[in-house]
Amino acid sequence: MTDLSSFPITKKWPALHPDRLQLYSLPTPNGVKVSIMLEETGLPYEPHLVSFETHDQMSPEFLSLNPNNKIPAILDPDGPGGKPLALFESGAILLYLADKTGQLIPKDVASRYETIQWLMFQMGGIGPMFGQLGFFNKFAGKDYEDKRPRDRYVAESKRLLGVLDKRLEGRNWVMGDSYTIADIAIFPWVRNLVGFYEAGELVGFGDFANVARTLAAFVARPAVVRGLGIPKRG
Ligand SMILES: N[C@@H](CCC(=O)N[C@@H](CS)C(=O)NCC(=O)O)C(=O)O
Repeated sequence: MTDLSSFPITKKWPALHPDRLQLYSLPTPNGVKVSIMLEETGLPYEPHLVSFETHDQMSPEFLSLNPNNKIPAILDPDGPGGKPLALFESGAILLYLADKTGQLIPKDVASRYETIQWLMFQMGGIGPMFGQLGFFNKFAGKDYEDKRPRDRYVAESKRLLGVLDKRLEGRNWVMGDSYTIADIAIFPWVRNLVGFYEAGELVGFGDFANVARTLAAFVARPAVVRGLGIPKRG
């Protein structure tokens, strides 16, 4: 039986199944990337809810695994060399899980890097820009009289959607016929932009038919439907 007791995070979130990969998360656009990936691959895992309401991400136990106080994070009891591996940053986790399972990333080296390129496009572009737009459109920033910050993120989000739309022209998924970790990274954010952030009209989402078509295919996947609700909110 694997012993994870030397990881302080297991004091706050005990591992009932220490042989399974431990997921510390919340169903936000970054969090669901990992639960969707785990559902798609079929890897056994144990989800733990990190509640922002009780500032769990700031607890010493969580910070011992991710000093950057953000979900998602994982602890794999069966990491490289059979030793436990702790990991944070959703992009790094997606890549790790793709390599571990041999799924959802092309084997051909050039296609592999092309997939990583689009993964980074999400991590460095779509995530931060859509996130700021959410702040200025839906949350505290919506009351600011000066609309220039909001408009800056609207313009940048539109530009990014345009790049994505062009990429999806004549392709089912970002990498063509293969559904990959690039899609798993990107589409939870697109869904959130037009859903929870209520910014669809603001960014002229109707102009991006390829993105809308791919988003519909993404949310129809059974593993995506399941992953969007994991970990279950208390
Ligand atoms: N670059 C990080 C971003 C993670 C992130 O921003 N997580 C948010 C939720 S979507 C979070 O944990 N926020 C809590 C906080 O900032 O205290 C990743 O992709 O894993």
